[in-house]
Amino acid sequence: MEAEIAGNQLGQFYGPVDKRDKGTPDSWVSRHPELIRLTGRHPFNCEPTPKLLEEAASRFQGLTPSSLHYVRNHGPVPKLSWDTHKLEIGGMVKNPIELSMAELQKLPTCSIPVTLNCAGNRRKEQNMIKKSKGFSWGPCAVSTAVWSGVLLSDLLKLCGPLEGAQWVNFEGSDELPQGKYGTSLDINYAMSNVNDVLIAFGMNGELLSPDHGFPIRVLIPGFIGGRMVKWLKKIEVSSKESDSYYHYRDNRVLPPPVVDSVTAEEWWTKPEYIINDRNINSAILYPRHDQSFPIDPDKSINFKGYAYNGSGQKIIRVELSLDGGNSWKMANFKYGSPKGPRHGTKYWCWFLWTIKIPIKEIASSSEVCLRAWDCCQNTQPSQPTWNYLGMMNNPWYRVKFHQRDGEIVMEHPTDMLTGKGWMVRDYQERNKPKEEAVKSSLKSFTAAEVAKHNKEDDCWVIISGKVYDLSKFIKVHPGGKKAILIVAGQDATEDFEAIHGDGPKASKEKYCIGVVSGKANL
Ligand SMILES: Nc1nc2c(c(=O)[nH]1)N[C@H]1C(S)=C(S)[C@@H](COP(=O)(O)O)O[C@H]1N2
Ligand SMILES: [Mo]
Repeated sequence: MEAEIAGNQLGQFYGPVDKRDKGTPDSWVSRHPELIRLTGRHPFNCEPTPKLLEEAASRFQGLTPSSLHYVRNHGPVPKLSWDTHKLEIGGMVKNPIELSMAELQKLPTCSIPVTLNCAGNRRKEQNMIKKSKGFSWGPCAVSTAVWSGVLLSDLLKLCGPLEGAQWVNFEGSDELPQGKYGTSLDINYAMSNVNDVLIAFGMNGELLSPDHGFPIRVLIPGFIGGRMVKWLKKIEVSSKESDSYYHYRDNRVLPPPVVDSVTAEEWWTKPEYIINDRNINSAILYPRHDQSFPIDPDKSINFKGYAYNGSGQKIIRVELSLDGGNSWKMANFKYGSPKGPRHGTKYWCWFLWTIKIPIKEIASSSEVCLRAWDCCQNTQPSQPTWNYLGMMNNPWYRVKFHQRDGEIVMEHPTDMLTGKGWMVRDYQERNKPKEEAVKSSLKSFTAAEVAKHNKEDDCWVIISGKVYDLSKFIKVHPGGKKAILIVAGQDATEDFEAIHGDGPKASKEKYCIGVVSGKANL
């Protein structure tokens, strides 16, 4: 790792294609081997480890190397070419235009450090309360890079939006199960010269990497990542919002009465529940999960982490409590970019904080809680509110302390490297009896036996420790045969969980033929 960052500095990863990507539509994309893969082999969704994220931020003045930046792909990475890709801008404009990448690059450009995060950052904590529709992210679906490109306001001025235009609709080039990835931005927001909305072609001083949207993507500082369309193909100025499935059925915080796909149905199009600006959030990156420290009364531990906010709003306080919120210690923190805020007021980057806590205080406590405050005196809630898509999870970040053999051991709520954590433990304890009762009544197979059934007409997979015979189902799978063939004979738990709602989750049970012996994969 050290050698790779030193040689490659802030750039993307140019090494060999990872074994795990062979046989998938992304078998041509180079990816850093230490990224944590969250949805099996395909599509590619990953976050850096807390160690890589934190060490890179202190080494590179708040930035994350492109090779370690989290990635959220809904499907295959489209293979696009700089020389032939064109950006179309049309709809309600006086002069529709089509720009080659060379023409785009000739317009005035700017470079802005911006923190991106997925609205699903920290979703695993929600999933450990109750499974949401989304796959599990740990606390590192957040990264900071310098993005270069042309201001969208400049491009729109070239085209001249017509009277009555309300939305700027973006569309990507990726071919997804539910059509193209598209979403919308309010035109007044897009035209403002302090919002810094970019059509970006550069990341950390290079052209974009395939995973981050090569050759161009949308960048909306202070917004959730889901609004920043990658592999951008089309910009349409319109009086109507994008009709993309992904605009309506993703990146929303639905209220607590929505508990499944049936109750969600009437809520997707209600405008109140869309999310654009991200919310205030923070997490502890050091000490890490499972790290242990001798109980030495003269020493202290230097806690570190991030805090971020939406809309460019400043973070004004980061604080930690060792007594469940009765009293708070203030952390030192600084803005994640040495350049300071844009336009004097727009804090598009995260804040990085540190605080030394004496080990003797930790030894007499069972848990540390973290929260940040912003300039409107808004802060993070002490408890999570579960929502159906598991979005915008931002309660106090809690690390538990355990004493073992004269040492203090740290336990994070969820740890994506080991699959452990105190929320995982709680979840497994609650669900164990139910799962075990079902499994003990089923026939048992070894993983080697399952592996033999790896063809289209003889296709078994393992999901959460159970074996499913999909030989008939594969022909009618709504997501196509290929998606199943990639995992035939293998453990498909992550691949399945990542992209299926509760409908498929329940209906798959009619294909269950047994359990895998030995391993309980919750
Ligand atoms: N075309 C397209 N754009 C997309 C996506 C996608 O799957 N396709 N994912 C979105 C989501 S949900 C996020 S969080 C960000 C992630 O950007 P990154 O992969 O560069 O970190 O891209 C957004 N833009
Ligand atoms: Mo996202």
